[in-house]
This record gives sequence, structure tokens and C-alpha cells, in this order.
Amino acid sequence: MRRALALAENVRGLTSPNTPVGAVILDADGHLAGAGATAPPGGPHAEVVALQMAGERARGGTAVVTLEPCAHTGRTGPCTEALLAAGVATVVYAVDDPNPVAAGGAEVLRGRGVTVRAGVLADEAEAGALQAWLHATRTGRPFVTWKFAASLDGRVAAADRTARWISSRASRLDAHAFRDVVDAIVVGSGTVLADDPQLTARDADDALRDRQPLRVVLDRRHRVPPTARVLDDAAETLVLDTAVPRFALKALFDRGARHVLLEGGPTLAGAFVEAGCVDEVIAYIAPVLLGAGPAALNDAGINTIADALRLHVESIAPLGDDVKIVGRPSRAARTEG
Ligand code: AOF
Ligand code: ZN
Repeated sequence: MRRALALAENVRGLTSPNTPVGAVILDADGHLAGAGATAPPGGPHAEVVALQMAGERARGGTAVVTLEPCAHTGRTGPCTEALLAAGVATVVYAVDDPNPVAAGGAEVLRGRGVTVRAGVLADEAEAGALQAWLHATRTGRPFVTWKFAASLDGRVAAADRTARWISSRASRLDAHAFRDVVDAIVVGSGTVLADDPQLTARDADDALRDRQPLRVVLDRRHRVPPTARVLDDAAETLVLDTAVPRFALKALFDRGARHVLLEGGPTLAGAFVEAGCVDEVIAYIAPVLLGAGPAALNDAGINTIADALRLHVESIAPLGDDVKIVGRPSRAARTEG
């Protein structure tokens, strides 16, 4: 299962609106016979990729999959049928498929004599490559990661709004690499006016990557000028006439986005936090003091300490002289509803 989880990790960001899934096939003697991951939309599911590699060796063997094999015909045929046709005797998977259209694979397989074990390393799978897609499928809105870089005193710019560079090069590269795994990057018009970012995913040589996340600007007051770099032809851009996070997220979900990166400034971040629409926070904190500059977060509807949005820390890592903190809001009640 760990191998299957790692395979899924490799296709993060490439499969939406489908799930990044990993699959491993063991032959009847328990030896590795096939491995695969979900192809981009329209392409084969992980099980089918792994079965193709295993060929006849799958007969009497075991399929290990990070998600319950689908039982439906969508863009491709049911994985249950592919597993049965290959003669697989045992199927082990981590997480039940929450998509009602595709779910039910375990029952289908059991009904046709296959031994099925569910829930193997389910917690790890839930926290890994499946996380954003599971959240989006269960709630109907994309998983939102809010990312920011700030000084030790929580400022994202100096008083005169200069901000180049607060965080280290290592932090900036790390933050940039995250664009590869998301479906869309959201900013507000204020960020476009202040920084004129291009919001593209680039490799180490600064060349544009083949796959680019959708660039999204929330521009209720039509302030974005036609000359803005975010409107260039390096990637697709969506300018939305709303500042309401829920409307924006619904529009992005309907376009197939399952994981959204919020890179907007303090005002937009405040609106997302207040709406309960931040599911993960990635903070790069640099050892520098700025004093009177804008804070990372503007009004988020938090007026007293009892209302504070507390985060459950997922990881803390040094990056050059900076510290990267990944946290998830622990007040579940605020994230839904
Ligand atoms: C699997 N194996 O590797 C994945 C699954 O439109 P389709 O045909 O691509 O189906 C998409 C749905 O299939 C998706 O919403 C999810 O429920 C399931 N994903 N299932 O058996 C896979 N990626
Ligand atoms: Zn499938």
C-alpha cells in the first residue's frame, strides 16, 4: 500500500477532476507484477495501468489500490470488470470511494468471489494525495490551501508595501513547486494591482511547465487592467466578478478544480477565513522584523480570543533561515455549513 500511495503522489495535480490513485499488482506468489497511477482525465484508471503491466501474472494475484475500485462506466470502463477479467483473487484498498456514481466496487467484487479488504492505511491515504479530492467530493467545493510568506512579526510587506524579498530563496522555490499540484491559483484584484504576478508554474530553469494551473482573479470592481501579466497567454485565466469565496469556489468546482491555492493578499485571505473556506495553511516565516507593514491577515471576523481560528500543526520544517509551518484549522464547525 505504501508503494501505491507513493505512485499516487507522483500524479498529484495531473488528474482533476479525477482522483490521483495508485495501484500495485502482486502475482499469486506475492511478487510485484504491476504498478500504475491514474492517467490524466479520459485516460485509464490506476488499476487498469497496473493490470496492463502485470498481464497474465495478475491471475490469482492481489491488487492493492489507494481508492476503492470504481464500479461505473465514466470516461473509462469499470475497474471492477478489469480486475475480474484479469483473474485477480484479492483486492486490498485504503479508502471507500465517496463519489456515489463510482462507489460500490467492493460489493461488486465480493459478490463475484473476490476477497476484499478495505481500510488498509486509510489514515495515511486520507492525508496524502487523495486529501484534496476527498474533501472536494464530500463537500462539493474544492480544498483550499492558503499560502503566505511573512516576517517574524507577521507582516507581508513593509510600511511602503515593498516586499522583495521577505522569505528566502529556498522558501520561494518551495512555495512555487506547490503550484504543480493544484488545479487553480486564486488572488484578488488588489494583489494583481500591487504585484502584477504572472501566477505560472515554472521549472528550475524558469521555463513554463507543460501543465499550468488555472489562474483566477476575484475582481468584483473590475479593477484588473488588460495589461496585467496574469492575463497573458502563458496559461488560462478566469476573472470572476465576485468577492464571495463560496461563489468563486463553486464556479471552480464546476470547472473541475479540486484543489485551489489561495495566494491573495490579506483582505481576500480574511474573507476566506471568515467564510470557513480555508482548509490548510502554509506559512513561510522569515527571521526579519518589519514593524509597521500590512499583516498577513486582515479582518477575518475574529474579534475575541474565543473566536481565534486554531490550527492543528501538520508539520514544521526549516527552509534556509525560514520556518515552514503547515497547519489545518481544527474548528471543523467553521469549515462547513
Ligand atoms: C478507480 N481508479 O484510478 C480512479 C478512480 O470519469 P472517470 O471514468 O474517469 O471516473 C472518475 C471517477 O472514478 C472519480 O470521480 C472517482 O470516483 C473514481 N476514480 N477510480 O477505480 C482510479 N482515479
Ligand atoms: Zn476505475
